[in-house]
Amino acid sequence: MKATHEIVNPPRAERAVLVGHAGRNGRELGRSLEELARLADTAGAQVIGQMVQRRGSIHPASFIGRGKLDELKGLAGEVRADVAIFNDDLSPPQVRNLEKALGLKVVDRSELILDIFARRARTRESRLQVELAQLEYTMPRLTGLWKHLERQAGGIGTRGPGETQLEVDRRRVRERIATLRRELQGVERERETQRRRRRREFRAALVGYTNAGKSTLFNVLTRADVFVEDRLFATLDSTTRQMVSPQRRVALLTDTVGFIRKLPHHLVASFHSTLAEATEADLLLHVVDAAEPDFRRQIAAVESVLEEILDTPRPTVLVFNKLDRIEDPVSVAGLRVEHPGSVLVSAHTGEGLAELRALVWASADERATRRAS
Ligand SMILES: Nc1nc2c(ncn2[C@@H]2O[C@H](COP(=O)(O)OP(=O)(O)OP(=O)(O)O)[C@@H](O)[C@H]2O)c(=O)[nH]1
Ligand SMILES: [Mg+2]
Repeated sequence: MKATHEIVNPPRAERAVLVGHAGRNGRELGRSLEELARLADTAGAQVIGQMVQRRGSIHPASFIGRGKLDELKGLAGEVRADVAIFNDDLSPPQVRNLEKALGLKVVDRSELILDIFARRARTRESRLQVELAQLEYTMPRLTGLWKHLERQAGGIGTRGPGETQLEVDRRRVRERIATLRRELQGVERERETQRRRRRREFRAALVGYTNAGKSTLFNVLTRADVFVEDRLFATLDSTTRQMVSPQRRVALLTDTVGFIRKLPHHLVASFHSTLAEATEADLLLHVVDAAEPDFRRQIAAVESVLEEILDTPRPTVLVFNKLDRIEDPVSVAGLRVEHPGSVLVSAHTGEGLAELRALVWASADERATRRAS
C-alpha cells in the first residue's frame, strides 16, 4: 500500500530544566542563570523550567540535597523535560547519581559550553581544538565509571564484557587525544611561521566577553565581513586583517574567540594556538558591552582568562561598546570616571571610533619610538 501522506518529524528542541546553587549571592545567581539560559538556547535547547537551591552546602554524591532532588524530579516530570542543565560543574559520580535518580540526561555548564563550541567549530583547527577539549573532559568520566564497576565486581570471573568495553573505550579516547595533540602541533607550527612573518608590523587584538561586539568592531575597523550574531560564541577562529590609516599606515588587527565566566579550563588550554594570536599582540583592546548591567563581572572574568593565558601583562585598553544602547548620560560620564583611559564607542553608530583608531596609531608610534631608541 502506498502511503498517502508523509509524516515529517521536525527535529524537536530538547526540553531543558536549569538548576542553580545560590551559594551566598542570590542576585549574582539570577544573572548567571540568565546566561545559562542563553547558553542552553544557543545549544539548541528549549528552557522550560528552573530550580534553585538557595541554602545548604553542596551534596557530595548528588550536588543538590535529597529534598531538592525530589523537587527536581517532580518538576522535570511535570514539564516533560529531557535534560537537566546544572549551572556548576559536576563530578563524574555526581552526574551518574543524578542521571540515575532523575531518569534524565544531566549536563553541566562546561559540557554545555563545549557542546556549543563543537556545534560552531568550522575550521579544521577549531574542530581539532574542541574535540580535544571534549575528550579531555570526558576522559575522567569514563575512568570514573570504570572504577565504579571495578569496585562492584571484584573477585573471580569479574573480567566481564562490560568492563572490557570500558577499558577499550578508555584506550580509544587516549589514542584519539594523542592524535589530536599531534595534529594540533602541526597547525600550531604553521601559525607560528605566519606570526613570525608578521612580527614587524604593529599588532592589536580584540578580546572580551562573548557578544560584546568584537567582530562588529573588527568589521568596522578593517572593512572586513566577519560573522556577527546576537548569540554566544559567534566567533571561534581568530581572523587577522589590516587596518589602514588615512596616511596609508598599516597595523594588523585580530578578532578572537569570546570569553565567558567559568570558561572550561580544557577549552582555554586547547585553544592555545588560536589565542596566541591575541596573546602576542602589541596592544589588547578589551571590548566590553557597556549596555550589559553585569559588565563589571564580565570584565573580571575576561581579566582572569587573560591572566591565565598571558606570560607577561600586555598594554590593554578598555573599549566600552554599544554606547548607543545607553540612554542615561550620567552613566556614560560615570564610566569615564570609573575607567580613565578607556574609550567609549558604538560600532553601530560609529561614535568614538575615531578616538579608538587614534589610540591604536598612537600605540603603534610608541612602539616604533621604543624600537628606534
Ligand atoms: N546596539 C549595538 N549593538 C551592537 C554593537 N556592536 C555589536 N552589536 C551587536 O552585538 C551582537 C554581538 O556582536 P558580535 O560582534 O558578534 O560580538 P562578539 O564579541 O564578536 O561575540 P562572540 O564572537 O560571540 O565572542 C550582535 O547582535 C551585534 O549586532 C553596538 O555598538 N551597538
Ligand atoms: Mg565574534
